Amino acid sequence: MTTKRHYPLIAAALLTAIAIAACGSNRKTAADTPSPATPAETTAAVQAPPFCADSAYRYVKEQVDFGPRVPNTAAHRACGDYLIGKLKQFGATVHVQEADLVAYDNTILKARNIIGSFQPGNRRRVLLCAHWDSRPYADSERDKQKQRQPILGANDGASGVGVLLELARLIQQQAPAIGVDIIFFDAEDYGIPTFHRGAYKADTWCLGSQYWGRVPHVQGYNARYGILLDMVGGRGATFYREPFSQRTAPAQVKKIWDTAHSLGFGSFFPQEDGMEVTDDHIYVYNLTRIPCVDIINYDPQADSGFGDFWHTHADNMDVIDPATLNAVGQTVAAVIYNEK
Ligand code: AHN
Ligand code: ZN
Repeated sequence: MTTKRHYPLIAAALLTAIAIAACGSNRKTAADTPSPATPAETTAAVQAPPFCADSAYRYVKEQVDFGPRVPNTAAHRACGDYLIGKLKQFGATVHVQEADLVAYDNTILKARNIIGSFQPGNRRRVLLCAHWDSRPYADSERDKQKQRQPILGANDGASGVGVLLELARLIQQQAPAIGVDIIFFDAEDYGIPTFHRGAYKADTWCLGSQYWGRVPHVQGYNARYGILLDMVGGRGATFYREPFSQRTAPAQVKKIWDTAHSLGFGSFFPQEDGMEVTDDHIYVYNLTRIPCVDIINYDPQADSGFGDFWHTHADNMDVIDPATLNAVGQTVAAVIYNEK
Protein backbone atom coordinates (compact mmCIF):
# COMPACT_ATOMS: atom_id res chain seq x y z
CA MET A 1 0.00 0.00 0.00
CA THR A 2 2.98 2.31 0.34
CA THR A 3 4.50 1.30 -2.99
CA LYS A 4 4.24 4.85 -4.28
CA ARG A 5 6.53 6.14 -1.55
CA HIS A 6 9.25 3.81 -2.71
CA TYR A 7 9.40 5.25 -6.22
CA PRO A 8 12.20 7.75 -5.41
CA LEU A 9 14.22 4.98 -3.76
CA ILE A 10 13.66 2.64 -6.69
CA ALA A 11 14.60 5.43 -9.10
CA ALA A 12 17.82 6.11 -7.16
CA ALA A 13 18.68 2.40 -7.13
CA LEU A 14 18.02 2.19 -10.87
CA LEU A 15 20.23 5.22 -11.56
CA THR A 16 23.00 3.61 -9.53
CA ALA A 17 22.55 0.36 -11.42
CA ILE A 18 22.69 2.20 -14.75
CA ALA A 19 25.80 4.13 -13.71
CA ILE A 20 27.51 0.91 -12.67
CA ALA A 21 26.37 -0.95 -15.78
CA ALA A 22 27.84 1.94 -17.79
CA CYS A 23 31.18 0.96 -16.31
CA GLY A 24 31.40 -1.83 -18.81
CA SER A 25 32.39 0.86 -21.30
CA ASN A 26 35.30 1.88 -19.06
CA ARG A 27 36.88 -1.49 -19.31
CA LYS A 28 39.88 -1.96 -21.53
CA THR A 29 39.33 -2.86 -25.16
CA ALA A 30 41.45 -5.45 -26.92
CA ALA A 31 43.54 -2.62 -28.37
CA ASP A 32 44.52 -1.39 -24.89
CA THR A 33 45.40 -4.84 -23.64
CA PRO A 34 49.14 -5.29 -23.19
CA SER A 35 50.82 -8.18 -24.97
CA PRO A 36 50.17 -11.38 -23.03
CA ALA A 37 52.64 -12.11 -20.27
CA THR A 38 53.99 -15.59 -19.66
CA PRO A 39 52.50 -17.17 -16.51
CA ALA A 40 55.68 -16.49 -14.51
CA GLU A 41 55.46 -12.78 -15.36
CA THR A 42 51.75 -12.47 -14.64
CA THR A 43 51.36 -10.41 -11.47
CA ALA A 44 47.57 -10.34 -11.42
CA ALA A 45 46.31 -13.93 -11.49
CA VAL A 46 42.97 -13.31 -9.79
CA GLN A 47 40.53 -11.13 -11.70
CA ALA A 48 39.26 -8.31 -9.49
CA PRO A 49 35.66 -7.15 -9.99
CA PRO A 50 35.51 -4.17 -12.37
CA PHE A 51 36.36 -0.88 -10.66
CA CYS A 52 33.86 1.71 -11.85
CA ALA A 53 35.62 5.02 -12.49
CA ASP A 54 32.29 6.87 -12.98
CA SER A 55 31.20 5.70 -9.56
CA ALA A 56 34.52 6.83 -8.00
CA TYR A 57 34.14 10.17 -9.80
CA ARG A 58 30.69 10.60 -8.29
CA TYR A 59 32.07 9.95 -4.78
CA VAL A 60 34.71 12.62 -5.40
CA LYS A 61 32.07 15.10 -6.53
CA GLU A 62 29.77 14.32 -3.60
CA GLN A 63 32.56 15.30 -1.20
CA VAL A 64 33.47 18.45 -3.15
CA ASP A 65 29.80 19.47 -3.18
CA PHE A 66 29.99 19.93 0.61
CA GLY A 67 32.51 22.73 0.00
CA PRO A 68 35.97 22.88 1.62
CA ARG A 69 36.19 20.14 4.29
CA VAL A 70 38.22 22.18 6.76
CA PRO A 71 38.20 20.92 10.38
CA ASN A 72 35.82 22.84 12.70
CA THR A 73 33.44 23.78 9.86
CA ALA A 74 29.89 22.57 9.16
CA ALA A 75 30.93 21.22 5.74
CA HIS A 76 33.64 19.11 7.37
CA ARG A 77 31.19 17.65 9.88
CA ALA A 78 28.57 16.95 7.19
CA CYS A 79 31.10 15.29 4.88
CA GLY A 80 32.41 13.14 7.75
CA ASP A 81 28.84 11.98 8.41
CA TYR A 82 28.45 11.21 4.69
CA LEU A 83 31.65 9.08 4.71
CA ILE A 84 30.50 7.14 7.78
CA GLY A 85 27.16 6.50 6.05
CA LYS A 86 28.82 5.27 2.84
CA LEU A 87 31.14 2.84 4.66
CA LYS A 88 28.15 1.46 6.60
CA GLN A 89 26.14 1.19 3.38
CA PHE A 90 28.97 -0.92 1.91
CA GLY A 91 28.85 -3.28 4.86
CA ALA A 92 31.98 -2.20 6.73
CA THR A 93 32.31 -2.23 10.50
CA VAL A 94 32.86 1.47 11.18
CA HIS A 95 35.03 2.96 13.91
CA VAL A 96 35.03 6.71 14.38
CA GLN A 97 38.05 8.02 16.25
CA GLU A 98 37.41 11.46 17.66
CA ALA A 99 40.31 13.59 18.79
CA ASP A 100 41.12 17.19 19.64
CA LEU A 101 44.32 17.85 17.70
CA VAL A 102 46.51 20.91 18.12
CA ALA A 103 47.32 22.77 14.90
CA TYR A 104 50.54 24.75 14.14
CA ASP A 105 48.81 27.93 15.41
CA ASN A 106 47.37 26.20 18.52
CA THR A 107 43.86 25.96 17.06
CA ILE A 108 42.13 22.89 18.53
CA LEU A 109 40.84 20.82 15.63
CA LYS A 110 37.78 18.66 16.30
CA ALA A 111 39.03 15.79 14.18
CA ARG A 112 37.63 12.40 13.21
CA ASN A 113 39.54 9.48 11.70
CA ILE A 114 36.94 7.30 10.00
CA ILE A 115 37.74 3.61 9.69
CA GLY A 116 35.78 0.95 7.78
CA SER A 117 36.82 -2.65 8.44
CA PHE A 118 35.94 -5.65 6.27
CA GLN A 119 36.29 -9.13 7.81
CA PRO A 120 37.45 -7.65 11.12
CA GLY A 121 38.16 -11.17 12.47
CA ASN A 122 40.60 -12.03 9.67
CA ARG A 123 44.21 -11.82 10.88
CA ARG A 124 45.55 -11.38 7.35
CA ARG A 125 44.89 -7.71 6.60
CA VAL A 126 45.76 -4.83 4.30
CA LEU A 127 45.30 -1.17 5.16
CA LEU A 128 44.11 1.34 2.55
CA CYS A 129 44.12 5.02 3.46
CA ALA A 130 43.67 8.60 2.27
CA HIS A 131 43.10 11.94 3.96
CA TRP A 132 39.57 13.32 3.82
CA ASP A 133 40.08 16.89 5.04
CA SER A 134 40.87 19.75 2.68
CA ARG A 135 43.37 22.52 3.16
CA PRO A 136 42.26 25.73 4.95
CA TYR A 137 44.55 27.79 2.71
CA ALA A 138 45.39 28.21 -0.95
CA ASP A 139 48.94 29.18 -0.04
CA SER A 140 50.35 28.28 -3.45
CA GLU A 141 48.22 31.04 -5.06
CA ARG A 142 50.23 34.08 -6.20
CA ASP A 143 47.51 36.51 -5.08
CA LYS A 144 47.97 37.11 -1.31
CA GLN A 145 44.22 37.72 -0.85
CA LYS A 146 43.37 34.30 -2.22
CA GLN A 147 45.98 32.50 -0.11
CA ARG A 148 43.87 32.76 3.05
CA GLN A 149 40.82 31.07 1.56
CA PRO A 150 40.16 27.33 1.95
CA ILE A 151 40.36 25.04 -1.09
CA LEU A 152 37.92 22.50 -2.48
CA GLY A 153 40.58 19.78 -2.56
CA ALA A 154 38.97 17.74 -5.33
CA ASN A 155 42.31 16.08 -6.02
CA ASP A 156 44.07 16.85 -2.72
CA GLY A 157 41.71 14.98 -0.45
CA ALA A 158 38.54 13.88 -2.23
CA SER A 159 40.19 11.80 -5.00
CA GLY A 160 41.83 9.23 -2.72
CA VAL A 161 38.66 8.89 -0.65
CA GLY A 162 36.56 8.52 -3.83
CA VAL A 163 38.73 5.64 -5.05
CA LEU A 164 38.57 3.97 -1.63
CA LEU A 165 34.77 4.28 -1.45
CA GLU A 166 34.53 2.58 -4.84
CA LEU A 167 36.85 -0.17 -3.58
CA ALA A 168 34.57 -0.56 -0.54
CA ARG A 169 31.65 -1.07 -2.93
CA LEU A 170 33.63 -3.77 -4.79
CA ILE A 171 34.59 -5.51 -1.54
CA GLN A 172 30.93 -5.69 -0.57
CA GLN A 173 30.16 -7.28 -3.97
CA GLN A 174 32.97 -9.81 -3.82
CA ALA A 175 35.07 -10.45 -0.72
CA PRO A 176 38.84 -10.71 -1.24
CA ALA A 177 40.74 -13.44 0.66
CA ILE A 178 42.07 -10.93 3.17
CA GLY A 179 40.55 -8.44 5.58
CA VAL A 180 40.73 -4.79 4.54
CA ASP A 181 40.73 -1.65 6.68
CA ILE A 182 39.92 1.60 4.93
CA ILE A 183 41.09 4.60 6.95
CA PHE A 184 40.10 8.16 6.15
CA PHE A 185 42.61 10.27 8.05
CA ASP A 186 41.58 13.71 9.19
CA ALA A 187 43.69 16.89 9.56
CA GLU A 188 46.42 15.92 7.11
CA ASP A 189 46.38 19.23 5.31
CA TYR A 190 46.35 21.75 8.18
CA GLY A 191 50.15 21.99 8.00
CA ILE A 192 52.06 25.23 8.51
CA PRO A 193 51.31 27.62 5.62
CA THR A 194 53.97 29.38 3.55
CA PHE A 195 52.75 32.78 4.82
CA HIS A 196 53.23 31.84 8.48
CA ARG A 197 56.13 33.57 10.21
CA GLY A 198 58.11 30.99 12.14
CA ALA A 199 60.13 27.86 11.63
CA TYR A 200 58.85 25.18 9.30
CA LYS A 201 57.72 22.06 11.17
CA ALA A 202 56.97 18.87 9.24
CA ASP A 203 54.97 17.46 12.16
CA THR A 204 52.26 20.10 11.66
CA TRP A 205 50.98 17.96 8.73
CA CYS A 206 49.28 14.58 9.05
CA LEU A 207 47.78 15.17 12.50
CA GLY A 208 45.11 12.48 12.08
CA SER A 209 47.55 9.74 11.09
CA GLN A 210 49.90 10.77 13.91
CA TYR A 211 47.03 10.30 16.34
CA TRP A 212 45.99 6.94 14.83
CA GLY A 213 49.62 5.72 14.83
CA ARG A 214 49.80 6.35 18.58
CA VAL A 215 46.27 5.12 19.34
CA PRO A 216 45.17 2.58 16.70
CA HIS A 217 41.42 1.95 16.42
CA VAL A 218 41.92 -1.58 17.80
CA GLN A 219 44.57 -2.49 20.34
CA GLY A 220 47.60 -4.23 18.81
CA TYR A 221 46.39 -3.47 15.29
CA ASN A 222 48.50 -4.99 12.53
CA ALA A 223 48.38 -5.32 8.76
CA ARG A 224 50.74 -6.78 6.17
CA TYR A 225 51.16 -3.37 4.62
CA GLY A 226 49.30 -0.20 3.78
CA ILE A 227 48.63 1.80 0.63
CA LEU A 228 48.07 5.55 0.89
CA LEU A 229 46.32 7.36 -1.96
CA ASP A 230 47.04 11.08 -2.29
CA MET A 231 46.12 13.17 -5.33
CA VAL A 232 45.11 10.21 -7.47
CA GLY A 233 42.57 11.88 -9.75
CA GLY A 234 44.46 14.56 -11.70
CA ARG A 235 44.28 14.63 -15.47
CA GLY A 236 47.56 13.33 -16.90
CA ALA A 237 48.91 12.46 -13.43
CA THR A 238 52.07 10.41 -13.02
CA PHE A 239 52.84 8.29 -9.99
CA TYR A 240 56.59 7.97 -9.60
CA ARG A 241 57.97 5.73 -6.85
CA GLU A 242 58.07 7.76 -3.64
CA PRO A 243 61.52 7.32 -2.03
CA PHE A 244 60.40 6.80 1.61
CA SER A 245 57.98 4.08 0.42
CA GLN A 246 60.72 2.60 -1.75
CA ARG A 247 63.08 2.32 1.27
CA THR A 248 60.56 1.02 3.81
CA ALA A 249 58.21 -1.04 1.60
CA PRO A 250 60.26 -2.06 -1.47
CA ALA A 251 58.45 -5.36 -2.11
CA GLN A 252 55.04 -3.64 -2.00
CA VAL A 253 56.19 -0.81 -4.28
CA LYS A 254 57.40 -3.38 -6.79
CA LYS A 255 54.14 -5.34 -6.57
CA ILE A 256 51.99 -2.24 -7.12
CA TRP A 257 54.07 -0.80 -9.97
CA ASP A 258 54.40 -4.22 -11.69
CA THR A 259 50.64 -4.74 -11.36
CA ALA A 260 49.93 -1.34 -12.91
CA HIS A 261 52.20 -2.19 -15.84
CA SER A 262 50.65 -5.65 -16.30
CA LEU A 263 47.19 -4.03 -16.48
CA GLY A 264 48.28 -1.56 -19.17
CA PHE A 265 48.61 1.50 -16.88
CA GLY A 266 52.38 1.82 -17.23
CA SER A 267 52.17 5.40 -18.51
CA PHE A 268 50.64 6.48 -15.17
CA PHE A 269 53.27 4.58 -13.13
CA PRO A 270 56.83 5.37 -14.30
CA GLN A 271 59.40 2.94 -12.90
CA GLU A 272 61.46 5.86 -11.59
CA ASP A 273 61.91 7.61 -8.25
CA GLY A 274 60.04 10.87 -7.65
CA MET A 275 60.12 13.18 -4.65
CA GLU A 276 60.05 12.23 -0.97
CA VAL A 277 57.02 13.73 0.75
CA THR A 278 55.81 14.34 4.29
CA ASP A 279 52.60 12.37 4.18
CA ASP A 280 50.48 9.98 6.24
CA HIS A 281 52.49 6.89 5.18
CA ILE A 282 55.54 8.21 7.10
CA TYR A 283 53.60 8.28 10.39
CA VAL A 284 51.93 4.94 9.69
CA TYR A 285 55.36 3.37 9.23
CA ASN A 286 57.27 5.22 11.95
CA LEU A 287 54.61 4.72 14.62
CA THR A 288 53.37 1.19 13.80
CA ARG A 289 56.14 -0.29 11.58
CA ILE A 290 53.49 -1.27 9.05
CA PRO A 291 55.16 -0.67 5.67
CA CYS A 292 53.04 1.81 3.74
CA VAL A 293 53.29 2.89 0.12
CA ASP A 294 52.29 6.41 -0.93
CA ILE A 295 50.76 6.55 -4.39
CA ILE A 296 51.03 10.29 -4.97
CA ASN A 297 51.04 12.48 -8.04
CA TYR A 298 54.56 13.68 -8.81
CA ASP A 299 54.96 16.16 -11.64
CA PRO A 300 58.66 16.69 -12.50
CA GLN A 301 57.71 19.87 -14.43
CA ALA A 302 55.82 21.63 -11.64
CA ASP A 303 57.66 23.88 -9.15
CA SER A 304 55.96 22.23 -6.17
CA GLY A 305 56.61 18.71 -7.53
CA PHE A 306 52.85 18.20 -7.52
CA GLY A 307 50.52 19.56 -10.18
CA ASP A 308 50.04 23.30 -10.73
CA PHE A 309 46.63 22.94 -9.06
CA TRP A 310 48.30 22.03 -5.74
CA HIS A 311 47.12 24.18 -2.81
CA THR A 312 45.36 26.57 -5.18
CA HIS A 313 41.71 27.23 -6.05
CA ALA A 314 42.28 25.31 -9.29
CA ASP A 315 42.00 22.10 -7.27
CA ASN A 316 38.34 21.64 -8.21
CA MET A 317 36.38 19.07 -10.24
CA ASP A 318 37.91 20.42 -13.47
CA VAL A 319 41.24 18.74 -12.69
CA ILE A 320 39.66 15.33 -12.06
CA ASP A 321 39.85 12.75 -14.82
CA PRO A 322 38.03 9.42 -14.41
CA ALA A 323 40.83 7.78 -16.44
CA THR A 324 43.31 8.52 -13.62
CA LEU A 325 40.90 7.32 -10.91
CA ASN A 326 40.47 4.20 -13.03
CA ALA A 327 44.21 3.48 -13.39
CA VAL A 328 44.74 3.76 -9.64
CA GLY A 329 41.53 1.96 -8.68
CA GLN A 330 42.04 -1.01 -11.02
CA THR A 331 45.65 -1.33 -9.86
CA VAL A 332 44.86 -1.30 -6.14
CA ALA A 333 41.92 -3.66 -6.72
CA ALA A 334 44.17 -6.15 -8.55
CA VAL A 335 46.71 -5.97 -5.72
CA ILE A 336 44.24 -6.64 -2.92
CA TYR A 337 42.29 -9.36 -4.77
CA ASN A 338 45.60 -11.16 -5.37
CA GLU A 339 46.46 -11.33 -1.66
CA LYS A 340 46.04 -14.82 -0.23
C1 AHN B 1 54.16 18.55 1.94
O1 AHN B 1 54.70 18.75 0.89
C2 AHN B 1 54.50 19.31 3.13
N1 AHN B 1 53.24 17.63 2.11
C3 AHN B 1 52.85 16.77 1.07
C4 AHN B 1 51.73 16.00 1.58
C5 AHN B 1 50.47 16.57 1.15
C6 AHN B 1 49.97 17.83 1.35
N2 AHN B 1 49.60 15.90 0.52
C7 AHN B 1 48.59 16.64 0.28
N3 AHN B 1 48.78 17.83 0.74
ZN1 ZN C 1 47.57 19.26 0.51
